[in-house]
Amino acid sequence: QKLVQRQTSEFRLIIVSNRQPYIHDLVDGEPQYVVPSGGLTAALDPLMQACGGTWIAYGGGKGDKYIVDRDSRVMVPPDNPSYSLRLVWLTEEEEQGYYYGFSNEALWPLCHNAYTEPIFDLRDWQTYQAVNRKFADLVLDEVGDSPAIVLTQDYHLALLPQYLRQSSAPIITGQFWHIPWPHSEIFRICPWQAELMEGLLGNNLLGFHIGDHCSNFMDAASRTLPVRVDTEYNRIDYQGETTLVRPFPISIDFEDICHLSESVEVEEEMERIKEEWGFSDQLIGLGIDRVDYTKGIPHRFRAIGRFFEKYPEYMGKVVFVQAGVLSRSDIEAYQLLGGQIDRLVGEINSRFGYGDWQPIVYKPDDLPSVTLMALRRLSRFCIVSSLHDGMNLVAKEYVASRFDDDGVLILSPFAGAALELTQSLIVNPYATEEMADAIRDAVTMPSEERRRRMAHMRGIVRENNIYKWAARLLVELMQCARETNFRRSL
Ligand code: GDG
Repeated sequence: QKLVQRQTSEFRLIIVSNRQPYIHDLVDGEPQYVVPSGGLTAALDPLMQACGGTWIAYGGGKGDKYIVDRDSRVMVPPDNPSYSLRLVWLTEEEEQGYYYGFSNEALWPLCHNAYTEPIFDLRDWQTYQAVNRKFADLVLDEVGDSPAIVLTQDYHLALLPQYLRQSSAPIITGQFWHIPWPHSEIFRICPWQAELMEGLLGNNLLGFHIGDHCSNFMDAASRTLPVRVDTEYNRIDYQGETTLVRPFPISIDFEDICHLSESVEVEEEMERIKEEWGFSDQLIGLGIDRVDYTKGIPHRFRAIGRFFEKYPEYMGKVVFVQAGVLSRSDIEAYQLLGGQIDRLVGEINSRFGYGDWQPIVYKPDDLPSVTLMALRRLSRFCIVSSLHDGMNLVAKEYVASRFDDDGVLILSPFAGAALELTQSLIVNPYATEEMADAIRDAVTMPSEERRRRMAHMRGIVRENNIYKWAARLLVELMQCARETNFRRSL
């Protein structure tokens, strides 16, 4: 944390993302704040609280227009104002084309190997371009004449860096891509591959979670544009400018989660859940996900069904709790997924359930963080079965919350987290039989082995925490600034 603060004391930091860290609702005519769920804000809010600066994001809540009209900026978080928030206001049509359309119906499926076909719609693409320009205008307004480092987040803003570079503003730009980068064979199906690539090569530094995504990107760049790629130093030269491409495995605020998991509030919530949800001495399995087709939720349920079929002695003794916050529900693929999940839960519960016992308890609600924490603590195992995932913070949050060194993590090899959490049970979510056996292994694993594995993973997440991620990213950006003589103008 100190290293992050030291780095950011030397320059002005501006973060740009689609999602804002504090959404404003309107209650009795006054804006009120809600913290959205999602990996990106969970990762970056602690960083901004530690080092200050400005966060520019899309205003998507009912109270946001009010904020945009009334104040050009607000200080957040409300109970400990530490950095300022400026909002880009979008029309419904812009939100539809840029967010639901190009970002989430084209880029999201394009970048994840989950066999959902991307939809490339020209109008969505044009809106995506226009909205990226709108973001660029607000960033340039914020920068003014004083040099700044602009750190852009994610796939909603792939064109922004190029628009910033086209201005003469004193900016060093970095971007972190929170999702995988696909193999070049897949990327080339995008009709606007060259424009996207040019947009991203407007960055001085481009970060992905893991080395494979960096390699895929460099390979795609060399197949798309007349670039020079140096694979030894992971750099791309294009039109006289250089982009460094680096892996930065994202993480969580380990100490903060650890601290919350030990609180009396969580202990009380554990008691309440056991009583009200009727869990007596059953072993609890847990899934926590944004309901998304990349997270392999149906695959996990099929494995749970197979587990009870193969090992019926566990009927009535194991219960699987799935918390699932709904997201992107305006998109057809997500509506289909919702229906598929409901059907599967119904089928499995009616096939195996009896009396008061149901094998799967599905909570498609945005559960409070204290409830999620209590569930993590109560569980014997947690399943993360992503079909493809940049990192997956759920896995790291599970590890951080188990200060008792107990609990087994069943983890997909297709999540970036699998490279670090090697003491989890790593299982291919498409392999139903192996997944069912991994569940059996998790419920029968001796306590000593559970503790050895969990203690090892906790050591890794404690060390590679969100502050280390941020510090590495910022150190690298400072290096870019030095190389371009940027700091002389500070
Ligand atoms: C993207 C990348 C990358 C989940 N369900 C509920 C809930 N959550 C919270 C989790 C966690 C966050 O949402 C999800 O983070 P993930 O990392 O799993 O996934 P994405 O949202 O897809 O994030 C991902 C991440 O960016 C960071 O770079 O790791 O690969 O896809 O914090 O705890 N929160 C609540 N209720 C839920 O039901 N309240």
